[in-house]
Parts: sequence; structure tokens; C-alpha cells
Amino acid sequence: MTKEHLGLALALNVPVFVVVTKIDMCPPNVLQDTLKLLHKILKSVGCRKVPLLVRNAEDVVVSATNFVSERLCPIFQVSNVNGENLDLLTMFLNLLSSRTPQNDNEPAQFQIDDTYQVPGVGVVVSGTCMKGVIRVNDTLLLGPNGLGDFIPMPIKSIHRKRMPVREVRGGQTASFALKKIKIGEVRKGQVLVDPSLNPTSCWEFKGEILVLHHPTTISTKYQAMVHVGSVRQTASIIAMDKECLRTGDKAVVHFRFIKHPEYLKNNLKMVFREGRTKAVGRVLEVIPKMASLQNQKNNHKIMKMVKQTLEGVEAGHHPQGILHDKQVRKDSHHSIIVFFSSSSLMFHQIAQ
Ligand SMILES: Nc1nc2c(ncn2[C@@H]2O[C@H](COP(=O)(O)OP(=O)(O)O)[C@@H](O)[C@H]2O)c(=O)[nH]1
Ligand SMILES: *[C@@H]1O[C@H](CO)[C@@H](O)[C@H](O)[C@H]1NC(C)=O
Repeated sequence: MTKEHLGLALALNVPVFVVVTKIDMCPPNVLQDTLKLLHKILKSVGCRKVPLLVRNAEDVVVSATNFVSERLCPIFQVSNVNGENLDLLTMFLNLLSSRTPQNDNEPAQFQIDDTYQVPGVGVVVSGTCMKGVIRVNDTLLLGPNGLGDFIPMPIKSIHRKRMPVREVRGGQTASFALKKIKIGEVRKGQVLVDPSLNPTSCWEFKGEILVLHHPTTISTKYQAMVHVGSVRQTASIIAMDKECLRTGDKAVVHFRFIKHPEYLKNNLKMVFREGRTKAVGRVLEVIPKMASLQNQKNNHKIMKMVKQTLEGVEAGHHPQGILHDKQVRKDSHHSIIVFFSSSSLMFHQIAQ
């Protein structure tokens, strides 16, 4: 578990520090062995970290000021029972500076991590303000909902660390009480953003991924959990630029969420996982909702066009003329999505 978490943190370039607990009850020789192993792992070629055993306040200052360099890995040894060295750990946490630069002047963006129904208050959402400043009585856009739309939402009140506050800024976590909404209409992964951002949602996106581990091979139709920020939803692979993927492979993969559209941005880091399967990477291209199947269902005109095109292709009228009949019929659902999402390149892909 620890190694797995470490692997993900490293792959996502998240700075790492280690806290060894239970030093009150651990026999010294066992503790020494654990620390030795820890040093070995951190210094290995896969990690390339510089471990630093934190013993005093001076070590804390060195660790905290050099932490963002991402190579230094402070190691704390604490007891949660007798409190030994917890002061060093809290001092370290207090000295850390934010990884995100000041962004007060940017349009507000808030990521929802959790939702609550609070008696006497109503619907409360908690999460992180990523950018900008959000004040009580601001009206932001909440979404995407099941249809992929965003609705205006006034912020009734803001709490930080259980205290009411007037505003929240980039990098801070907070909870908001919302107006005129039912708990079933909010979910983790949604966002509250400034209307000037003109947010759109997507069913599909392309991601560039590196497979850290997979027992066999990943091919199209494979489904796993996609994590991007607080977005967390199962997605299917509907196309990729390789036949199949094995541990260590890199690829551009076209994903489709299975339940509802999400708000994504290019270049966000992503994790794709299922059981022991793990892949990391980034969002390469968000494919706007218009291009995906859900919308085509409501748009008979486009649907007819797609059908005609596919029929034409099946009849061999496509310029490339080598589309595999069977594959089109068996997988016509996907073919339509792929065709419509991204022009000729993808089309060529299903043609293979
Ligand atoms: N003796 C001792 N017990 C601890 C210490 N830290 C946690 N525990 C105990 O270890 C158990 C697991 O702790 P928990 O916080 O659930 O660990 P988790 O599995 O990492 O979430 C609990 O019974 C804690 O009381 C420590 O420093 N010393
Ligand atoms: C928010 O709006 C309400 C109703 O208009 C008002 O009573 C309250 O003072 C406002 N709060 C802030 C912090 O502006």
C-alpha cells in the first residue's frame, strides 16, 4: 500500500514526506530496519529522493524550505500516543508554503469534494477553492448536472475550519451553504465557477497516459476509474493510438465517462485505475459535449448524417474504403461516437 501510494505521488510529481508512527511501541532494531528499508526505497532509481531524518527544529526549517524542490523527502518518527516529535511535524506543516502562486485576480473556481445535508442549514458542499476569491452572496455556476449543464447558485454562507468567514481564496478548503437546491442535485466532482469562465462539460476526453502496472493488456472497451482532481468516475476506453497497452506503455487514449458528463480542463493530471491496474497521465484534449453521443440522441439531424455516413462507409463509399464491415456493425455505437468526436484521424483508427 505504502509503495503504491509512493508510486502514484512520484508519477504525479507530488512532493512526498514520510511519517513513521508508533515509535513508542516499536523495538529499536525493528525501527532501524524500517528506516533502512525506507532509505533504500527513497534513494532507488525509481524514486531519486534525498531522504532527511528530521531530528530537530533546524532540520524542520531545512525540510520545509527545500520541500518544493521535490527531491528532498523529510522523514518524521512520531508517537501519536505519547506525542513524541509531533511538535516537529506540526511545525513542518505550518512552515510549508502553498504550491500554487497567488491567483486572487483570476475568476473563481471551486472543486466539490463532498456534499452534506445539514439540519437547519440545508445543502452544504465542501471542497477546495482552486483559484480566485469567493465571497458570501456571490453567485457562481454549479455543475455539470446530469445533462451537462451549469446552473446559477448563490453562496449563502462560507465556513472554514468550522468558523463562519466572509471569503475564501485560491488554495483554501471551505464549505458553502447553498440556496434553493436538493442534496440529490449536487455531487462530488462538480464545480462552482465564475460565470465569466463560461464552463462546458464533456462526456469524452483524450488523455496521454503511462501504464504503471497492468497484469495483462489493456485494449478498447476496457473500463476503469478515472481520477482528475475531485472528479472520480468510471470511464471506458473507446479508442487509442495503440492496439493494446502493457505495463510501461505510453499512449494517447480516448475516454468516455459512463454515468454523467464532467468538467475537465486540458493538462490536468489524471489517474486511471482498477484493482492493481494503475496508469497516470494528463488530460490532453477535452471533447465538448456537442460531439458526444448523448447530445446526438437529441439531435436527429446529426444522427441521420452519421448514419448515412456510416452506411456509405459500409457500402464501401468511404475514400479509404477499407472499413471492416463486421466491426462497424458490432461496434456501431462506438463507431458513431468516435467518428463524430474527432474527424478523420479517429476515423482512420476504426478503419484499421
Ligand atoms: N502505540 C501507538 N499506537 C498508534 C499510534 N498511531 C496510531 N496508533 C494506533 O494504531 C491503530 C491504527 O491507527 P489508524 O490511525 O487507524 O491507522 P491507519 O490504518 O493508518 O488509518 C489505532 O488503534 C491507533 O490508535 C502510535 O503512534 N502509537
Ligand atoms: C448577503 O445578502 C443578504 C440578503 O441580501 C444580506 O442580508 C447580507 O448582509 C449579505 N451578506 C454579505 C456578507 O454581504
